[in-house]
Amino acid sequence: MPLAQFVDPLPIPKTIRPFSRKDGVSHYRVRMKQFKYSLHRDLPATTLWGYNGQFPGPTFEVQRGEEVKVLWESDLPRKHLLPVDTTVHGAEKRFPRVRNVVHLHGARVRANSDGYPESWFTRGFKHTGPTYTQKVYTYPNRQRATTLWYHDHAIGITRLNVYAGLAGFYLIRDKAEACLHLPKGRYEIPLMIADRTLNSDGSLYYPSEPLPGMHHATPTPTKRNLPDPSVVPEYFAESIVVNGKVWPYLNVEPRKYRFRILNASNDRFYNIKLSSGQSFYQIGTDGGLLEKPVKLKQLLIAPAERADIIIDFSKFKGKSIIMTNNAEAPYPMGVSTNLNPATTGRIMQFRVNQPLKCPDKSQIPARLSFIPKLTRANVAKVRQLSLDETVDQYGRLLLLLNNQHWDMPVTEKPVLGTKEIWNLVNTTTDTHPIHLHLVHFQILQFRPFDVEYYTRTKKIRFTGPPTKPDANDRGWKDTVKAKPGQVTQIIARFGPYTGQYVWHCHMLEHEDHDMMRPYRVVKRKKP
Ligand SMILES: [Cu+2]
Repeated sequence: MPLAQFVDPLPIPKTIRPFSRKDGVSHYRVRMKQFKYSLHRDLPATTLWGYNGQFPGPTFEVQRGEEVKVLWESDLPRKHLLPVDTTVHGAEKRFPRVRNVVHLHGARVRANSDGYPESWFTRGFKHTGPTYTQKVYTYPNRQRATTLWYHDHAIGITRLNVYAGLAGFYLIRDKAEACLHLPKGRYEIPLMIADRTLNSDGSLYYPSEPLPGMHHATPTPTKRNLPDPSVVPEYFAESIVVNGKVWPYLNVEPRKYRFRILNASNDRFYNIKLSSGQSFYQIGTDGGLLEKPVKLKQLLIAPAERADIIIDFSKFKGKSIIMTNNAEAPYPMGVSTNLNPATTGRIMQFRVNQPLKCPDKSQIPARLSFIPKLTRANVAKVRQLSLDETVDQYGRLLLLLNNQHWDMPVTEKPVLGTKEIWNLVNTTTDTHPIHLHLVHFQILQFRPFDVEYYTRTKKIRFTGPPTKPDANDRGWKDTVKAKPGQVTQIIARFGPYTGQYVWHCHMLEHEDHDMMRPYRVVKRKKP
């Protein structure tokens, strides 16, 4: 029986306060805990993992330029809540089952505070990973105001740790944005959208092996060859959870609201529309405000992407509006059982049933910010990097970047301060959300190519003209939807720090098995 929809009010995650502010530095302490929480009115409480025992974790709200230090620690049990496959890179039997490290997604931080996947630690820091250096992470916040999010990034089990609940919002604010009179206070609401399957006893369900029909591109491997438990190619769950409640509702006033949407799902894309048929405005992307608002009827958002939108309810007094989703899963090919219009085709409900407390003075300014264009002039390097699909020794789907495994030597070494163009050559049938740590980039273009010819010769033969990114993707990005059969071209300036970071697909089962690579920003060699 699917769960009743729109019976729980939307929770708003609490903002965390620093335990001290000294010399302009704010100090926080966050502990990962196992806890019980009711995700739905009709279900017993679910055992989850959360930062400070909350799902979503507490929201950080910081000012641009305000230095923040966080002591991240774990109080999690030794036994994992979900099935750990010890054949996946970095999760082998010799390592503790429960390991954690925190990545602040979209933050420009030194490598030792970035949450490198092998810098994990366990409860009480009893065991630490090979690249672990410190307990306290430093976030300079010297970057544009935007919506970031923090989540677990431990090697080989990121998909399980995030699914268990380890994710939260981190908002950077600045004066320029404050001057714009966007909806704020109770009218500015973060929405963390994720899919989860819940057993009738309330417990989280996550598959322990690939199931028939789970993926369109590869046959399901025969059972007797499989490790138990086994990583799955992707997992699309049955219920949609927003800010920790299944299909919640929100009572709203007939006025404008700002929603900071985050897709925190392991694999599911959402193509968001409103049942009222009304348009809404996207004002920001991963890297903060766009130059101008973009009027949309629908919004496609991939795992880890953020979209800052404004919805105006002023003409819908007394109405109920459902936020719907019709994105195929996987995107864009789809397996029919993964998307059901009556369940996963719905996200949440808005009820325009509140009296207007005071006149809506908020605005959607015609001009939001200035975004300097990164041009092809003086590009230091152009890289061709493929997204590949193959099978592993057990016959399971295995995804790779440039046909290389995680543990192979570093091949991408951009020089500090230089611009590079990365051509993401997607030979697969899926759109992969590709995320680069440290930098924000711009999307230059997409261009279709002959996949069969490329697979044989490693040479690109274009089959059509290039297309520009959609207007709402022409801002700063840290995650790009790399389309199947296309070369996605992005440009970034690498810095401001040197050191080893990662880039990866943000579909978490892909990232864990094996669609992640290290990259290193290096010092300029002396002439
Ligand atoms: Cu992927």
